[in-house]
Amino acid sequence: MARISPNGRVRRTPFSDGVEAAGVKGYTVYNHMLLPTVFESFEADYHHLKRHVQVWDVACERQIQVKGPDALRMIQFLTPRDLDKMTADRCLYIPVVDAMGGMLNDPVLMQAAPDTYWISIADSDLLLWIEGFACTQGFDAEVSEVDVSPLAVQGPKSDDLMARVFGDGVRALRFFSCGRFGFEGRPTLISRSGYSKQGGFEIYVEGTENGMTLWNALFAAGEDLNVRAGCPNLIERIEGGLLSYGNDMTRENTPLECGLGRFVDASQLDHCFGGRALKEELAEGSKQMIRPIAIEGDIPPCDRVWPVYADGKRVGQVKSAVWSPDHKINVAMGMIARTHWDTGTAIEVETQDGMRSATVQEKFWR
Ligand code: THG
Repeated sequence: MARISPNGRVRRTPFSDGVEAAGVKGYTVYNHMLLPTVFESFEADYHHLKRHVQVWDVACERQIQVKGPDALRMIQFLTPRDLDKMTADRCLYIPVVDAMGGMLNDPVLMQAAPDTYWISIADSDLLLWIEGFACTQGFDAEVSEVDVSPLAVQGPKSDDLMARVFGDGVRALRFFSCGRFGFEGRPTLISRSGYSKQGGFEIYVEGTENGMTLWNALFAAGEDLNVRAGCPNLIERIEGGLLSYGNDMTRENTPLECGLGRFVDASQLDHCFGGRALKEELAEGSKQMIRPIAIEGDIPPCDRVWPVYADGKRVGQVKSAVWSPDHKINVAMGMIARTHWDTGTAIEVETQDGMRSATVQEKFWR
């Protein structure tokens, strides 16, 4: 594929200089910002991620700050997840839903300071929706995209690398908890989270000018850990069943269809956006659901919708699929009709190179 021509609509990140020096080979655009997709190759990056530790430029996970006395009360309207559990040391994965119950985004929510929340968004212009809601409903809350850029440290040796730079305290963080740890005299928000199943952290770097200092410190501290620049890995994230907004689900889908039912709390459905639609879906059962799928044979890159058939009838679609070197099968996820979503169901997936036999799996691979 040709390269991305730089221009003002595709933003660089505070870490782009480091990413380029590390030899990035591919980018995508996410929230109007560069997101690396490959350094050596999908497979080499994948094996390294599962064995060592990587530093990822995920600055494109932009932070929408909602600040003010009404901040949390306002955010509660945006999601069917009950935010009563929100505390300063917890991250919450929240489906954000429109009035019809359609997914607008699937961000991570954190409290950055008293009455100050950061919504760490996936790839959609959620800022516009939240600002529109805040200013028309008269909430006492300011909404803005702040100069905060997540840097992820992922892989089995993440704890060791992070402890060297931020101190042993980071080891005590539990999955999806967060806290502030010092770096060069600045208390920096760190969570145990990230877009892989290999374990790791995300560091919320405040101020573009501080990006490369931290990037360089992590590489200097991790030389003997075989630290490398990396990025969310297509193979690993499909194995792990991590959803990609805009690929596996869009505004056409509800959180229940996305398998995010555990983040839909009945107690919220009388006042959040989309609550009525979600109540109806809960009562009637979902018509389709995201399912893990194993595809046989050789497959081309999944760069378009692959229709799914059974008995000659359309029963769903696949938007993410790739060969898994560890599991020796093509791992995929797709939206599959209720009639065909049971584990073991035989289906056919239509790739641009032809039909392939496939089977609905019980669970993702990891
Ligand atoms: N970290 C942060 N912000 C993000 C992402 C992230 N914003 C964009 C994008 N990723 C949002 N999407 C996801 C998708 C999955 C997860 C997090 C964000 C995730 N899911 C876990 C899982 O599915 O196993 C656990 C969720 C839970 O149980 O609470 O981690 O990666 N900061």
